[in-house]
Amino acid sequence: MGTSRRNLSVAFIAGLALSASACTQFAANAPSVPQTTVFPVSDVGGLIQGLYELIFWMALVVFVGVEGFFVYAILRFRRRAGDNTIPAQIHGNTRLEIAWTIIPSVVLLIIAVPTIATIFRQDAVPSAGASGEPPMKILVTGRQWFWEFRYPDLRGAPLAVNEVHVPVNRTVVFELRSADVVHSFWIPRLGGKMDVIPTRVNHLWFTPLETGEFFGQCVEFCGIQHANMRVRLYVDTAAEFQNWAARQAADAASPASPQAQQGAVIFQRGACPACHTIKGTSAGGTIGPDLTHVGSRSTLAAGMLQNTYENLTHWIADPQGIKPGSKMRYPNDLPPSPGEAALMAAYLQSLK
Ligand code: HEC
Ligand SMILES: [Cu+2]
Repeated sequence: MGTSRRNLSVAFIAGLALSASACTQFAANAPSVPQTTVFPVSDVGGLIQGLYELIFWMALVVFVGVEGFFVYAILRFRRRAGDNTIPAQIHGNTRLEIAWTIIPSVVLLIIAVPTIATIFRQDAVPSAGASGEPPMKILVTGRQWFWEFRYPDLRGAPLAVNEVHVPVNRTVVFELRSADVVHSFWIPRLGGKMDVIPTRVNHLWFTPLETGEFFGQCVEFCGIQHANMRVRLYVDTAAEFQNWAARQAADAASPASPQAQQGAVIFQRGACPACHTIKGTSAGGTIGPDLTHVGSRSTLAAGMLQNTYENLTHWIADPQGIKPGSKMRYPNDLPPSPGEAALMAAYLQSLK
């Protein structure tokens, strides 16, 4: 009895220490847990975190209270050695029953009022942003299995794929559409999570409050490559954003190196233009992502690969090997030769 009780308390204390250290680790390492909601970097993210904290602290009070009574009852009313009497059998206690109906109702009310208020606030797309200027509109299209972003109000209507840029402290409104099945758009540290539904336009908005690179992904099962439908949000300074947007709005650069020039010829001659657009060339396909500035992205295939020359070559030679089921298929499943793939990779890398 003595040792088993001692073992139990040692285990309990060890458990406490472990969870405390896990908590401090977590708190110190926000960037190493990039898809967390508890380190919000936007106004809407902050609202959601506020709710979470309210519920967390209330739950803690309830937990400590209930467990406290529980432990007290176990110790105080436990059966003593040699005591074989049956305890008093009690049925019903009106005061107690009223109390344990009213207290949870009050608890639920305290949770419900701010929760509903937050839902309405989040649902109302603002007509003026944090700084007074109108929010920036971004049209988002979810597709199997990548994201497209258009900026209809900016000069040249720039377009981005899988890596969306926004300026810090400017409210953005995402208009979410699907080109095929149901997806869901979520960048946890910025807050919100919104289904992307065919035939419907949904809205999601927030004001990013910190610069940086933030991760997100599709969060509604949308087919075999659902897990590889990632998105990156870059919150830039206003000047960086202007630069980026101006570059994305421009036509593709003409290939400079001899390899890139050869690659461009092979690209135009092959199956690629049927699915891909490169602005400033005759390639105008819309099944796959726009490649006008593919060289400026940090990743390929919705976050699966770093955008390096080797990975790009590999992707062009074997998209189905890397992302099985991807909508990038070659006629008769005949890929370009490794040499052709490498030349096209040189060309595409030059499209910054
Ligand atoms: C049948 C349509 C189709 C054809 C033909 C096609 N692609 Fe694609 N391509 C796609 C689709 C769809 C994707 C998106 C794949 C994904 O991430 O799920 C894609 C993705 C890419 C990407 C990655 C872009 C990014 O930002 O992630 C590159 C690069 C690319 N294709 C190059 C080529 C080249 C070069 C050719 C010709 C040799 C080609 N594609 C032919 C449909 C096609
Ligand atoms: Cu999806």
